[in-house]
Amino acid sequence: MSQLASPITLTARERLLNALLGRPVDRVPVWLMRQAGRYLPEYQAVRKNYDFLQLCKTPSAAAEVSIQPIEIIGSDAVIIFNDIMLPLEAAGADVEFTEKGPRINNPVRSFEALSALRSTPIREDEPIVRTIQTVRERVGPDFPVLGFIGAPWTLATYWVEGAGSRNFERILGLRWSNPEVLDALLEIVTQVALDYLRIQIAAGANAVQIFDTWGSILRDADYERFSARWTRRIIESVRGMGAPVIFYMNGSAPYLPTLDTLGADCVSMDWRVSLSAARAALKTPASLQGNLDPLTLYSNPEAIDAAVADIFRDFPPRPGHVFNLGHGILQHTPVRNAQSLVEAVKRHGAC
Ligand code: 1CP
Repeated sequence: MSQLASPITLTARERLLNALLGRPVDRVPVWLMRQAGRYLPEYQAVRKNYDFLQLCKTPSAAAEVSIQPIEIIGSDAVIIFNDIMLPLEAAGADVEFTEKGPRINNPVRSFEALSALRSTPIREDEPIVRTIQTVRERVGPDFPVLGFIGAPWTLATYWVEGAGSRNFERILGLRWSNPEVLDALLEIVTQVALDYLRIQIAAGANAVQIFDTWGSILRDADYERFSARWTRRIIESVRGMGAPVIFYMNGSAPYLPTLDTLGADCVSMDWRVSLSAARAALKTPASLQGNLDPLTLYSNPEAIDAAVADIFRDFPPRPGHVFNLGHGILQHTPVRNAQSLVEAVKRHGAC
């Protein structure tokens, strides 16, 4: 912004943290949700040696794929390679990954199922701790490292459905037939998610993101009870630990008044609503993240440049914006286009 005419020199870590907290930056930083993943041949090359869960639990390999997007597409932050399902294992979930995504072989739909669970506490030496330390050794102290968890509601969705779902009949049915089971399950998943977040921050994550991917299947009137209050509890518990919290929900536009009450430092928007409209609807968070349609990356560098310029026309570069996609990068994204996006943000995002 013009009042920052005097040049400021920031490390990548300061740039991201300042942006998240609405403090002065030289340019808008950029990273991409799911930036470590199947669109990268280098990821595929590592992945073929491990099944997915094993890859998450092997710190040297997980650290390597976490860092790939920094080297290959020039992203301004590392997000630790892991998955939102991992902490559910400690709570007693039998988690498996198939071609179609996660599966939980002991779905919870009753108090009987809940009482059959065998749980162990999240350990201080979970593999993710070593992964974060290894990433830190490789990127140094001046590069930002992001940790993450799934929001309790999104975790409960997988656990009740047993897998991804089209209509979410089981969990939305349970909401009416036996909501107390949901309350009890949410209590359990909130605890493991919080513990999993704490060990990531203690290991050196500079900021953390909470993914409420399935929050928008709830009626607005139910969002407080089944999602917001649990997420708020997590955010309150990590406040003061020195890691800003980013909150992401797909389809969040109708829920913005509730999201305003979560206490997140940054709200990450999908592509359905402009950042200026989101800014106008929210009072509290210091910053916004998002909101490029991931399918933009199925086009070409010129179209991507124009789409980035469009976002900055609507929401001019300023402290308080972290550029990102509106949801995870898609598997068939050409690597060249992901690189073009990062270059375009660096070109257009000077503050
Ligand atoms: O075959 C493979 O290699 C597995 C594909 C894959 C990857 C690369 C899965 C299975 N998970 C991941 C990593 C992952 N998952 C990260 C890594 C860090 C990054 O680069 O961003 C993150 C942040 C996640 C988070 C995650 N997992 C979410 C929330 C984010 C979102 O996209 O909404 C969700 C919903 C999951 C569940 C999951 N795990 C994997 C898949 C394919 C899915 C989604 C399945 C579904 O749509 O229901």
